[in-house]
Amino acid sequence: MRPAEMDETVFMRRALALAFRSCGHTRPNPPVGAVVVKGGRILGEGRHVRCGADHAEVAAMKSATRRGFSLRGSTVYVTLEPCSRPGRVGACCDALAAAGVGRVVWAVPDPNPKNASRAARILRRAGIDTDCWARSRDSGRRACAEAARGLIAPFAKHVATAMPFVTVKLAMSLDGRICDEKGNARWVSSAAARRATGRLRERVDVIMVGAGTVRHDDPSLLSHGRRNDDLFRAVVTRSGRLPPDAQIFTDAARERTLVFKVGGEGLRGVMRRLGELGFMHVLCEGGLELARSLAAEGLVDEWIAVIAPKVIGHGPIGSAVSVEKVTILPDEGAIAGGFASELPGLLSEGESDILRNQQ
Ligand code: AOF
Ligand code: ZN
Repeated sequence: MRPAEMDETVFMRRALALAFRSCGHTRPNPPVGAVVVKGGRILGEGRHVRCGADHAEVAAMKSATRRGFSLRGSTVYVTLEPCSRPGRVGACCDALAAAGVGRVVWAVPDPNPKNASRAARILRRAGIDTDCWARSRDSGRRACAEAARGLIAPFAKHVATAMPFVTVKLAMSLDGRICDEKGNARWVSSAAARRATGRLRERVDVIMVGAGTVRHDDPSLLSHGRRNDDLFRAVVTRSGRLPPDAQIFTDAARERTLVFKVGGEGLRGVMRRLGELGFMHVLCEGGLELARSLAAEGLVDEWIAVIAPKVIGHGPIGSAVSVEKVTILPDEGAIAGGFASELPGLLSEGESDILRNQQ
């Protein structure tokens, strides 16, 4: 099948799904995914697993070679423009040219100034066809580019400003409560919603809370899934009063807990420091004061509102009234969902089986 005759977005969506798995684990590098295709068939696939490891294109080419396929004349789909200057690893443009691939397609240009918009020239000079979908007229390709931009939004912000991308998550009831009269915040959202936001923690670099949340809730701030091993926790405090026996200071991940005394530069100073340390994506999980201060300082890039279908009123959380049906009407001008912290709608996890199904 010639490329023009098939829906190539299938391959890019697979590459995006691979990249998504790397979100939160590659700092200060971008999460990137790639697949190698010939004759409409995926020969190999890969992703950038962590800083210092193979770039996605190289990982995908190695996987195809390992499975006994020749790369000659294949098409490589990669979520980000291939790098053209050697850094921690050799330049991917050189590796693609040396392998003799016929065509390279990427979803978005590299926001890193050292690589931006150089790949097309370099690859073409090596006789390789190229295509970037960032400005495609085709809506499916544009949707892929949009998703790719969302996945690297934290990297793009960090590489341009040295500041991390900040997501604020707030869970509240229909009557706008984030906790009950006793300050119980734990059970506002359902177990399913808490699992979903737990998975969110696997996609970011740092979970941030205010000292009040540590004093009051003693949260673990880890993902309850598998991928905790590089997640940091940060507490911001004005008073410096923090309970030394809190979970975040005593559990197995305590080495990865950072405390920031908020100084004259406010929270901006804290974020700047986190950016300097290489963190690209900070998820703020409470409390309300921290969210408000971040908003007031203009530091928030993305809001996630979890709206629990219940009315808490003035009683304890146990006597909240549950609601069967809620219509949520985003206010005018609203509100793009699924930006940096969610798997964009167009990527169903089901598609991750393409390779297996072909065998
Ligand atoms: C990645 N993974 O899959 C791709 C990247 O310092 P280096 O050699 O690891 O290069 C990092 C740069 O390479 C990064 O800023 C980005 O511009 C480009 N592409 N990086 O870490 C990948 N494709
Ligand atoms: Zn590269």
